[in-house]
Amino acid sequence: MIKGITSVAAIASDEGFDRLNSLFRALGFEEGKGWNDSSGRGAAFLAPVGNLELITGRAPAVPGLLVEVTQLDAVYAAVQGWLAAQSAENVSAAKLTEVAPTHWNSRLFTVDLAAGLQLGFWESENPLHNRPIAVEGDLSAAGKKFAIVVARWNAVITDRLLQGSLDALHRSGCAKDDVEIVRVPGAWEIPSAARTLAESKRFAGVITLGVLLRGETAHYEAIYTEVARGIGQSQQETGIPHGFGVLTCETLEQALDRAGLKAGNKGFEAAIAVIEMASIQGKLAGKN
Ligand code: DLZ
Repeated sequence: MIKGITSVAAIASDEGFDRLNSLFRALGFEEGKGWNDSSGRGAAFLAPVGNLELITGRAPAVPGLLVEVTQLDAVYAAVQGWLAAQSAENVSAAKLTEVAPTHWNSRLFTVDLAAGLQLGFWESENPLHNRPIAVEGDLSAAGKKFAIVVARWNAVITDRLLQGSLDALHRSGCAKDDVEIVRVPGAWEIPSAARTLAESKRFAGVITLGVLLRGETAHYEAIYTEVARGIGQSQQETGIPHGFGVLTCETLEQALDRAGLKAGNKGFEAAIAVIEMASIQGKLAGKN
C-alpha cells in the first residue's frame, strides 16, 4: 500500500529556491508537478528511491537535504560544472566541499547554495546498499552512442515510435549528437541495417522500429519471423544490445494504441530496454 515518501523542505529564500531548482534540473532530476500562487512557490523533484530517516538523541551530521547517487565523482564534476556556469556572485556564495568518506561506509560532499541552504550528495560504498543481490543496469545513457533503425513503411506510426525512443534516450541523458537515426524502406530491411550499425562497434545499443500490419502485409508471418530472427541474430552475434520495437498488429488502430495513444509507446520501451542492457553489458564486462 505504501507508494513513496514525500519530504517537504522549506527553503528560506527565493534565491536559494531558484538555485536549488536550477541545480536539480541541471543534474537531470525528473520534475514533478510544482505550483506557484500568491502564497509562494513549490517545486517537486522525483527520485526512484525514497528514504525518510528519523533521528533522535543527537544532531544529524549531514545536511537535511541529501541526494543519494550512484556515481558520486561524476555528480561532483556536474555540480562543479553547474557552479562554474553561474554568475560570479553566486559562485562565490556557494561553497563546495571535497568528496570525503563518512563513518557510515559511504562518501559524501556538500554544497552551500545560499545562507542556511546546504545540500549533500552521497554514495554508499556498500555495493548491496539499497539494492537486491543482483547485477542491474542503470537507466543512464549519458556519454553513450545509440543508433535507431526506423522503417518508413507505416511512417505515421513509426514516426511516433521514433519520438518515443528519442524521448527515452534524451531523458536518460543521451546527447542529441550521440544518436544516429537510419531510415530504411520497410521492416524487411531493418535487420541488415541494424547489423551493419552493430558491427561498426560505434554504438552501445541499436533500437529497431517498424510496424507490420497483418491485414495489409502479404506473407505477414514469414516476414515477421524473418525480421525478428534477423534482429535477434544481429544482437547475439555482435553482442550489442538491440531493442525490439517492431510492432505486429492486426489493425492500424491497434498500432496507434501501441505508439503512444492508449497502450504506452513501444519505441520508448525499446529504447529504455537498450539503455538498461547497455549498462548491464558494461557492468558484466567490468567497465562500470
Ligand atoms: C511490402 C510491405 C508490406 C506489404 N507491408 C509492410 C508492412 O506492413 N510494414 C513494413 O514495415 N513493411 C512492409 N512492406 C515493405 C517491406 O518491409 C520491404 O520494405 C519491401 O518489401 C522491399 O523490400
